[in-house]
Amino acid sequence: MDRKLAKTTLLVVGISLLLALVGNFPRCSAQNSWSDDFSDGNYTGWTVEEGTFNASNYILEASGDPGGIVDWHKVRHSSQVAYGNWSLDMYINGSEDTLFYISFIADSLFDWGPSLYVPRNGYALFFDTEGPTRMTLELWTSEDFDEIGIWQPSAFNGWQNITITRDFTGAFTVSVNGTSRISVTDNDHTTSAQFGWMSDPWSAIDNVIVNELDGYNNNNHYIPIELLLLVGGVAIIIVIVIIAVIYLRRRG
Ligand SMILES: [Ca+2]
Ligand SMILES: [Ca+2]
Repeated sequence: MDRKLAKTTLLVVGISLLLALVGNFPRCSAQNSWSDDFSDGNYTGWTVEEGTFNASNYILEASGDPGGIVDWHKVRHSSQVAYGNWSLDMYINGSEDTLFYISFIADSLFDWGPSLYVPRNGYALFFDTEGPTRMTLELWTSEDFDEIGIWQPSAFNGWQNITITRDFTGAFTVSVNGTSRISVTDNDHTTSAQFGWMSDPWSAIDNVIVNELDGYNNNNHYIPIELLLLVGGVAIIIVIVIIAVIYLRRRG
């Protein structure tokens, strides 16, 4: 085998190895991102578990009889995002006693205690204007919950913009109208299948935007981008060294 052929062969092998290495890593994507602004006047894609909903005003309203003492409204949407950004506008009538759950990460949803619609394994943001007004971030297991963050404003009333972020370290930040109110890190739960909303009948949501962070493969296993860059960089350096050695030997 002459040197030129050997060089070409090594080059092809090196590039093939590099491509194989990169190709073997699960593909990064944000394919699970979704949103709904109800601008088409319907709530197609949402599954109603209890209560009456209406989207003809281009928001999703819990529109059942407000006179009922316990008149829960429960609805869910498929959502595989466990790390990313969740944003929505919510309407709470602060002059009424309202319980309002956003189950933004949930393997499934179930009725707990007095028929509260909450995650079975996941995280929920809970708003309460019934007792002391508060917003709490809750970690739910299969049977019970831990309160992992709390903010107690003097009141909730009218439309509020809620954003939640969770980065790859598990750090949650919950902001209300652009101001950070809860910051906490928790990694007890790492998967999701459902997004749920439960409320008393005088509430609404709109502009639901759920964005998945890049860097997860289809099984929700995180591949740090730094590792990808490191492995890719090392592979490129190996190929360059091989080519240089062949070149120098040919010259020598
Ligand atoms: Ca729609
Ligand atoms: Ca809307």
